[in-house]
Amino acid sequence: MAVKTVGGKGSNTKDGNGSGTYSAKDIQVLEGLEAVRRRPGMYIGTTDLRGLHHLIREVLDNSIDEAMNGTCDRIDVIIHKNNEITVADNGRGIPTDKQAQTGKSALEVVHTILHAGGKFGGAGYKVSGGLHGVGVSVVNALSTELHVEVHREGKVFEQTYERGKPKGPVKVIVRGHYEPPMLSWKERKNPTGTITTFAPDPQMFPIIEWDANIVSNWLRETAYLNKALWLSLKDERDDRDESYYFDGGVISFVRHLNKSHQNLHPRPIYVEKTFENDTVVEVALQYNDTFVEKVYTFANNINTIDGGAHLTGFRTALTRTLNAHARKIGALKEADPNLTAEDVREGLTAVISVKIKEPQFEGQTKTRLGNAEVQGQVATAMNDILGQYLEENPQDARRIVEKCLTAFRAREAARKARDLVLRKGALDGFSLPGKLADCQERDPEKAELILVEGNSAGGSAKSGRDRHFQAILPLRGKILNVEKARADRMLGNEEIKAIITALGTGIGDYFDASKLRYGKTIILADADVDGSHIRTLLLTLLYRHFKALIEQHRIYIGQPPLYRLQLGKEVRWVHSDSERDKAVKELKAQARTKREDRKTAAKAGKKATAAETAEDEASAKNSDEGSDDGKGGREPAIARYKGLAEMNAEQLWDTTLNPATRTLRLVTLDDAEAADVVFDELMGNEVEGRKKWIMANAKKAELDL
Ligand code: 0RA
Repeated sequence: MAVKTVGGKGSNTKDGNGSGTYSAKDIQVLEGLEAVRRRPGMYIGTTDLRGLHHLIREVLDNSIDEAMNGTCDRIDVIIHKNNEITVADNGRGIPTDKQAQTGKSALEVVHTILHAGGKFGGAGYKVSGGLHGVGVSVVNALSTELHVEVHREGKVFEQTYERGKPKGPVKVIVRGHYEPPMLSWKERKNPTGTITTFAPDPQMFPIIEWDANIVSNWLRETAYLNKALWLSLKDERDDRDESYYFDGGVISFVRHLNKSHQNLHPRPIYVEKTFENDTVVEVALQYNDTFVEKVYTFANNINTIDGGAHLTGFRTALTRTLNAHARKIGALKEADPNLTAEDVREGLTAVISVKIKEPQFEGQTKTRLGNAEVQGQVATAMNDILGQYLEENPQDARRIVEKCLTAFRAREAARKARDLVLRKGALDGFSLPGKLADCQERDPEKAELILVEGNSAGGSAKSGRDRHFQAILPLRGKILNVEKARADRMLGNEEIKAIITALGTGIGDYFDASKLRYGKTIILADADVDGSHIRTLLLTLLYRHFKALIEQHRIYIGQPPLYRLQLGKEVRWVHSDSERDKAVKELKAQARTKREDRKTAAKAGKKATAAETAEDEASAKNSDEGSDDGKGGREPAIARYKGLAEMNAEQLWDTTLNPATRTLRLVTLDDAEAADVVFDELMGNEVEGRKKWIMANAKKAELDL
């Protein structure tokens, strides 16, 4: 790590541990962090790219806590060229004073003892849900080196660790290596802050490749949820440099979500209220003219995708207030039934953010807010403001109420249409679609359904598959965009009906996961713009109507290879440019070794076998098996595969269908929001936005989706 020691002279604090005495406490500490290195998954979930990025999140969350506490207004994240990460904030700085129990600097304690983060925290708003909040000591344990620099009390403290162990005591240095980030230089004479730089340990993470987009999304979301907090990302690998700052907070968030829609009222309706127990409730909502509901809830900046008390409070208040208003203006007559929570959802975009002293996260993934008192608090905050808004903006109110009434009527009509379709038996298991080439296996857990783009690729897939357990459903052209269509029209679409029938679960109120006919569903489309459009359409269908299957990790995206490489008899299929470059090197090295072995053998007087001679001759001539690289070696032949249809049945089996050799990507709900925005921009009404998205992402989509 590139940290020069600037100060250092006479700067050792007394609380260092460099004295050579080694107590039972130290042993415990090392064992604690050793446990993290032995079973990293227990602390960060996985050690793939997701777990890797979790390291940044962990460090970032500590700075965000400081911002929620009101003592930090800027956080900078830097991805360095050498893959080190720096997170710098202008908070109060991690305390450095000596801790009573351990006799060590608090700074060292939080970095070397598991879960020590809360010990000096007091009563702030702490982020702690799901995998978050395991503490910076976990990041430390999983880094070859971590350097932390604290600016406070007019001094600069620093400490460096190696795989979790301090390399020396906490030192006071004369000048820092970094300056804490600041919004205004003039405002502070004594800048304070914490700057952490870490290098993930390649022994722990097989691939260290940062995706700046993931970090950028977190920072944008955090900026929306903490108004007037400045967040920046600098990626030194490609000079990407961006900042997020939203004066409007969740209002800006809702505007962003609704930016490609026609909205029923010009400004989001906004509520902010602080309660006696310091709970802060913030809600922004705006109706648009689509049928889709987008409600995102957060507790202490954590996306509570399973909702909870805050969501319940919001729904209750929204339904109650809209009913009261609809009756008051006579849109609902005395004899009419009340609008239900269902009726007020269509076209609703809302962000609900609560900040709580002691959040309780529930459920298996800790993504549902449990604090019961919050339900009433959110409802209280909503009731007054929403009622008042509807009073003061009668035209907006009328449009919203009309929209809800239309939703009510439309749903009644759709329900009738659906019942009709279902009664006719169009969707029951006895009439499987004609295009489906079913498999022999009847145990769903052993069977898979492969949705293939295009009839010709579908044909190759049918001959190339293992019919024992693989069913193929070819899809012709583009399927219907379900976001824009109502249930009755959707069920009239042949492609969609075929998918629903093949899956066997039914849909909507009739959905029954236990009727699922295939344990895995694999989407197989070309790696081009059309393919990515079809994938997105299918994902939209699955996301909106078969969410449970995504949640059960049953949906995958097949990854057909992009290139075929051949050198001599050796063939490799690869999925990306970087894999291609790596494979070229490997093939050449392999061929070189082979040649050298031959030479050695020839020198030793051994005769080449007939097969070897044949291979040499063939490869010298045949350009499909490589060409001269001009330096006495051979260059592999590279063919780019543009689509599934370019592969024959056998190649399709080898590269894309065979479970032993294929690459599948699991579809998760993890980035449900990101996906939703993509669906939206791609599928929503605004054609311009869709064009732009496809243009901007065509290249990325080729590789990612
Ligand atoms: C608790 C108390 C104090 C500072 C912090 C936490 C703190 C922690 C982190 C982690 C990253 N950046 C941070 N910034 C601040 C200070 C209490 C005091 O000044 O008395």
